[in-house]
Amino acid sequence: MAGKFRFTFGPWNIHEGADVFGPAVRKTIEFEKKLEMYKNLGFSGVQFHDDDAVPVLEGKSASQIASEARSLKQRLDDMGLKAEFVAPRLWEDSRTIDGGYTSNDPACRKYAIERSKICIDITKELGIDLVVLWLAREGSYIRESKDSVVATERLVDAINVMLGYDPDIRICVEPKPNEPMDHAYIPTTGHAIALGMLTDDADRVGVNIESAHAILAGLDPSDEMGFALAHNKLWTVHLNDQNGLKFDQDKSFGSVDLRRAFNQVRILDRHDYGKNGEWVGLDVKAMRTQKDEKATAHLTNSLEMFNLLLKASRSTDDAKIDSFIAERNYEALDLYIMKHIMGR
Ligand code: 3MF
Ligand code: MG
Repeated sequence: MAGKFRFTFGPWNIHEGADVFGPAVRKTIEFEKKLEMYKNLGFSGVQFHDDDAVPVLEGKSASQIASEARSLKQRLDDMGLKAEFVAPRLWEDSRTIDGGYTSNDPACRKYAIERSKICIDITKELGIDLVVLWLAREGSYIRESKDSVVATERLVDAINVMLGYDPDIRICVEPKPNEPMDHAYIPTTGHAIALGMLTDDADRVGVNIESAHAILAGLDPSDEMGFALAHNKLWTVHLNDQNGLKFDQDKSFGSVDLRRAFNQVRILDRHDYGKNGEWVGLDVKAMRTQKDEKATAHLTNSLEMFNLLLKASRSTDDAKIDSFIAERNYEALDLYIMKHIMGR
């Protein structure tokens, strides 16, 4: 067990610190400057929203978009970086107020599909095949506003259109139970995999599991990952941490619950996550209090914690663990793991 892990994050993970109650507290770092930072921070992969890759999509022709995406690909190549995935940003445009694929307005649903096709075009130009769907507004604030059967069918239809649009593309659904919606239609890994099974080509639909999203659903992220791994559906992850059931915090990996983080690293490592080229994504946010010059510490801290926990997981005394399990002595196992994580 000495698999190597490769790490990614998205440009949105270096940010100005604005929250719903206050404005930015740090200076904006230009996209190109962010790209230049990746390697020094220990990351070689970049995750994109469609409009991170090609800014201001509105009003640009397909050939203009393709040429801008190609020039980004060239810059990534020059810097020794690889794109990991592209995700359509379907939650900021006024046409996605009531959702994209599940909007009650057919014109808005059409917009969501067209935008997703543009996202696929950009993905292909970047030389990759992975699209991530965080279904931000595909849900409801009140049950009566949408029919959940129809909504599910619309999600399936939308994914089918995407799968049909490009025969090579793979789609990872990123489940999240709430925020911005009261209730999202695809809240958990199980929902995401089951949704894929309703599509025309289930083999091309997988999941992106985010630690915080699983915790918000009251679930253990490592068990969610295990379920997806058993289905061969874990094609990317968004590791971070979350302090209980509140707003989506995107805290540094391991900063709330070391043991929970340990178990995520352990399940990934023990099942050779990465053997098919999967990346370890860190979807983490800096604290709002962080000063400009240290605004990337959350990324390096998360990476360091992953590597320390990997070392911890690879150095457990497995004969001892097996004997505790054989004796059904889980109290002893519990203490052993806690002390091991503490280096005792
Ligand atoms: C929201 C998220 C998103 C997704 C991103 C890529 C902005 O809670 O986690 O981050 O990860 O859109 O899929
Ligand atoms: Mg995420």
